[in-house]
Amino acid sequence: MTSASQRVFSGVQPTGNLHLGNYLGAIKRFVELQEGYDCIYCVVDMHAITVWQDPVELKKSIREVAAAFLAAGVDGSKQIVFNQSQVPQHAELAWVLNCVARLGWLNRMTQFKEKAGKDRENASVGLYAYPNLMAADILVYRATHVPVGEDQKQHLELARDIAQKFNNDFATSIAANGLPEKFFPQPQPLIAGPATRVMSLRDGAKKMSKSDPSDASRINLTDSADQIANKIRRAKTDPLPLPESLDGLKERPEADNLIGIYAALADTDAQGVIDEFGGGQFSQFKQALVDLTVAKLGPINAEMTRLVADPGHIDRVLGDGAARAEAIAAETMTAVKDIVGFVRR
Ligand code: AQP
Repeated sequence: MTSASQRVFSGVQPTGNLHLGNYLGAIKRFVELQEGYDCIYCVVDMHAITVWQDPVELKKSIREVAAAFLAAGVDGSKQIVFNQSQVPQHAELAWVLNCVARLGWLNRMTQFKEKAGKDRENASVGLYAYPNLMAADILVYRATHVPVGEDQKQHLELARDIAQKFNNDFATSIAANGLPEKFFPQPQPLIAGPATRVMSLRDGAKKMSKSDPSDASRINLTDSADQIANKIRRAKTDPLPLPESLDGLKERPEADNLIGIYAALADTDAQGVIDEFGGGQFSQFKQALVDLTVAKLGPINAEMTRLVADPGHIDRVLGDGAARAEAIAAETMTAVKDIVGFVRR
């Protein structure tokens, strides 16, 4: 089996409106991690269809997310960049894991409850089983590290439980097939930095999200400098000046959020931002935040625009990545079939 001693896997859904939360919580980390790990970055289109997607828009969004990875600095020739549906082993392993995970475990998933809302009976079966597919995405590469935002922590814990249960349930068969005792490693979440949960610009209690009906709630990676400036200037704050210590951020979610965003974009921490702006007025801080955000996102936006204008190139990157991903995934699935007791060709 190929070694999975230090392998990173992560994914982003092509559901439109990629935003600053996706960038700071995930994509920026993807770029940083390429230095120390072999990385597999996936556009998780099979997750996207757990809620209705317009097929024409979906194709566009898949290429847009791939373009965002590349524009942010992921090296598609060294790392693996692809879309999930091109590698059939994700779905194959997900089925096996559907039979390992317990209903009680899935019933505890808060994201399903939030996304299904009151109309639970009408949610797709795919939305409910989403965490099992996410576990398969990670485990099919026997990945060891998974950079995600805070909102994905519970799903990661579930993936770890599934890996452990699979290893326990099939321990005898794993040994009989001469495979490592811990066939599936326990994937470690990498949730670090000052912006693991970027909040809405309109409501400091709500996560910045693609599906928020208010466009003013988020900064999209495709926003122009003017749009970024308007959204930040209109971002909700409280009437007090910026606090002079970290303690002063308690009970001030909007201030905490803007300071976290600034810290993440400037590669510092909240203390560093308070050292610079503490005691000052929001109007002044917001202008600095506009300048920083435009300086950081502007080049990514321009490169995304250049890349999406050449879909042939993006499709080649995705196709090449899928072939490399499949070589790893097929090896895992061959072993899984032997472990489970399926007869193979
Ligand atoms: N607000 C956020 N702050 C920090 N990280 C975030 N992520 C998402 N929102 C934030 C991280 O981005 C990665 C990709 O997320 P996703 O597209 O797979 O799905 P999601 O978490 O459901 O993202 P959204 O934007 O909130 O989409 P909708 O509105 O469709 O639910 C993940 O690593 C996620 O943690």
